[in-house]
This record gives sequence, C-alpha cells and structure tokens, in this order.
Amino acid sequence: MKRVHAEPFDFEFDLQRTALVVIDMQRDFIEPGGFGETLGNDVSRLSAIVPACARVLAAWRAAGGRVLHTREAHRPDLSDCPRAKRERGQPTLRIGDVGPMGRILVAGEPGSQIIDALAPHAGEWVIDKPGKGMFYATDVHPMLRSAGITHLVFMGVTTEVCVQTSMREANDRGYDCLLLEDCTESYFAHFKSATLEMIRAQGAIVGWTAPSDALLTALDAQGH
Ligand code: C5J
Repeated sequence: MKRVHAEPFDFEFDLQRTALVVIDMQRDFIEPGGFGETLGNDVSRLSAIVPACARVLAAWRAAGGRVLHTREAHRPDLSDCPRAKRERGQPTLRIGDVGPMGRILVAGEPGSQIIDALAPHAGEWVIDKPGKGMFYATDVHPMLRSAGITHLVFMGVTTEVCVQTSMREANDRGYDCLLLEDCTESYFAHFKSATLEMIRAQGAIVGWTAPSDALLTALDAQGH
C-alpha cells in the first residue's frame, strides 16, 4: 500500500487498483481561441499547472499505474449537446461553431486534442464526455470496475466544474478520490480554493486533497 500525506488525513492506495485521472487538459480550455476563452476567461491561468501535471504523469507511468484522460467533447452532429448547454450565456462562439482551433468542443477537432505536454500514451484510456462529469453518458464506471479500480487520483481543469463534478460522481459510486492541489486550476482563484475546502471538509466528504509532492514521495519518485 502507498500512503499520501493528505488532508483531512492520509490517503492510502494500492497502485494496481488506482487510476490517475486527467480531466480535460485539452486545447479548448488551455489555449487561446477555444471554449474557455469564448466564455470570456483568461486561459493563461490554466497553463501554469502543466509542468506539475507532466511531472506526476511521468512518475505515475514509471510506477506502472493506469491512466485515464478525459476530454469534454460532443459528437459532430451535436446530438449529445443539450440545447440549454449550447444556448446558455453570451459566448463569442458557441459549441459547434468554427473557431481558430476548429469547431468548439467537438470531438476530433484540433481544439479537443489533449495538449502535447500531456499527450496520452498507447494503452491509456481516453474518453470523450458530453457532460461535466466523466460518468455521465460514458462507459467509465464499467471500464474502471472491470479493471479492478477502486481509487482515483485527479488532476485537470477546471477545478470547480469538470474536476469537482467527476469527483462527486466517483465518490457516489464508491471510489476513494484524491485531488492534487497544484495539478488543478480554475479561471477563478477563489473557486479553486473553495472547491478544495469543500472536497475535504467533514472528514473527506467528497475526497482528499494533497500537493503533488506528497504523491511523488509516496511513489518514491521525488526527482523524476
Ligand atoms: C468547463 C471543464 N469549465 N472541463 N469544463 O466548462 O471544467
């Protein structure tokens, strides 16, 4: 068993039964011209976590752990995009419209690709999800269950939207979940800090949080 010094108390996991989940580290959220920017956000906040995510990913792979990458992406015919999601707000471009990185938030378009620094390796799970949570309208639960996964370590964006939603869905399905504090980010600093607090409150009501160094120490990978 591995033990991570986390809050509100240590997080223990068996590497063979744990997956590293990388939420939506795709160009649409991290780079200018994508979905994040069309909503009026400063996307440069999110790219700051990429080096920490890359360090964890390298150490996790070196330890032999399973990896799941998600992308928020809709079918090209938008049949899985509810009208309410497409029409809400005043974005400069809507889901499915053509932007500088192809059609916004559509599977297979350049904007939906995971950024090069965190590109999936062969054999890693990669799923497109139409919702904010990774369990909604996907095969993630049976896929993880059939691989014997019981624990999840989360990284990715944005903290209070797709990361938190996925963690809450996972928690309700019985997974023990750890969120790496410096490997997640929001367009709004106060939303990130509030989310970290509410996850670990009340005795880890949703899960645990820890800095990535604590995970690297548990993996015996400091210096990777
Ligand atoms: C958002 C996400 N923020 N990946 N998606 O719309 O968090």
